[in-house]
Amino acid sequence: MSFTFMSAAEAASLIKDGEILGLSGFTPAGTPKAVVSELAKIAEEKHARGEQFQVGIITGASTGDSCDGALTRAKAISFRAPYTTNTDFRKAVNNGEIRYTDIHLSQLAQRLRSGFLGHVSTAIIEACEITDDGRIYLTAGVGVTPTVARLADRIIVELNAAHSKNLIGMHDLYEMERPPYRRPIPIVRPSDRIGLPYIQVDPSKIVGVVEVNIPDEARGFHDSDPVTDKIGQNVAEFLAADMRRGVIPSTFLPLQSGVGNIANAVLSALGKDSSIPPFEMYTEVIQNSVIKLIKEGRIKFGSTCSLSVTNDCLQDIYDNMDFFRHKLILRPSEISNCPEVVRRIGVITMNTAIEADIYGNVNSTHICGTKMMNGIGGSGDFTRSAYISIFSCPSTAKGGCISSIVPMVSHQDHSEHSVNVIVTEQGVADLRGKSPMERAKTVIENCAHPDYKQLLWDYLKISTKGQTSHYLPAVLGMHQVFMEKGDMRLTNWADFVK
Ligand code: 0RQ
Repeated sequence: MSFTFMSAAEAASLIKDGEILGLSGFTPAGTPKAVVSELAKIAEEKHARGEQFQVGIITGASTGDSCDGALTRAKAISFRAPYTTNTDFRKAVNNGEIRYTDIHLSQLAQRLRSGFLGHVSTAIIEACEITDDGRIYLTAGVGVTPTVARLADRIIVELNAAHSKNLIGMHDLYEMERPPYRRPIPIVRPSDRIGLPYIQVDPSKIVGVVEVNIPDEARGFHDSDPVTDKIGQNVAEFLAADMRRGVIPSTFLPLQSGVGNIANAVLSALGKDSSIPPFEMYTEVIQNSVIKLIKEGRIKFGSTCSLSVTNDCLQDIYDNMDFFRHKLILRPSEISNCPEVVRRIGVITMNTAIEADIYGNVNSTHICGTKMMNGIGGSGDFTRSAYISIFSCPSTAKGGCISSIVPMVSHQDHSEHSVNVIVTEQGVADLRGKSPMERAKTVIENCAHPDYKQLLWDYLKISTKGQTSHYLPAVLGMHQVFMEKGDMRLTNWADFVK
């Protein structure tokens, strides 16, 4: 092979202060690990010598600790986009140490092409294979890789033997055109192929190839618990009922599901509901539960941006690729999350809320209105264009001291216009076709925890009547009481009424 092979440390030493790096991957799946770890060490050494060294990081979604964690601890990140889940990164962002731009994931590639986020000078791409003529075969996550590979001045490839070459052929890589007069994205069913199974780059742009053998830094899952199981069951029963009354066709519709334990529980419950026929997924992340259901024949096909599965599950896929090859497709985030396709094929979307308000507005990103949790991820891409959009969350957090159902969300990511259904372990609030006051009654009655129902009814009593009733001096009263006294249950509306 005609490329220059080098160590991860040598590759990292090519990167200069102030660069913007474009990384492959989506969630820890497909994210480069070795070069970024070495970059963190270089940053620490330079800082110890009193030298300035920081880079901008742009990638598909979250990464592993070797990227966001190590680089944050080394104080090596100046700005970053989009979604992340790393605890150290979260702390640094909320301390004002890193400029973090939260973006709808489907829009990131377009914003990069348009130059809204500056110039990506170096792309670091994890691959399972490269060829002399510049074909790069990706691994378990795609994200914005086709775009950063094309825009970057130079490319470093991490050739990772931990990923099987059996993956070749599973990707469908397509980059959207620039406006105006773009042609439609020609996907009418989740399994449609529209692109190439590899990224074609000018081989002279590949300045270094780093051979590694490092597994993905996959996140594990908690065991399911009665709350997540009940949420899953509530979602499954709601969708089965919609199918029985013909709102959802008898063939069912493609599903999207977010990350985390609730998403796993919802899919498990859907898999167990025999009244729901085998279905397809048009989604951004595929977790272990989807792979299990594909094996059981409950899921017919999965279109995704990443295989965000545990390493034993990933190995199972690699070992049984003849079975999985025609049941999975890996796409760039601008296609896996493309609102045009989501609207066309009628996706039922299922995402997680931090809190929802009685009128159906949803906060997916901020704790008490100020502290960033993870980011909006793809939840907005899917929700706004959904056939039916569902948000779920436990009715309380922090041992019951926080109600997830509040008078007004402390930060808004998804508005009442886009949110169709709210689900907690208490029940289901179907908001479709309802006025704000009808929505408030349904959300309080069906979704709020019993500890908070009366408090929320009492809030409505002190509210000024209108299309959307509120008492403005108290809209965030429950949040304020939590911050002052540590328990929203101690809220007394009389303290707010002037
Ligand atoms: O904190 O771990 O310290 O106890 O938030 O909450 O219930 O474990 O649920 O892991 O699924 O995360 C919305 C953050 C939920 C996630 C969010 C605290 C709670 C806990 C985590 P602890 P859970 P999850 C897919 C598409 C973004 C939007 C989306 C997320 C921690 O699902 O990032 O769906 N979504 N994108 O205690 C204070 C509240 C709280 C609260 C929960 N009201 N107030 N703390 N917590 N509710 C992603 C991609 O696109 C890739």
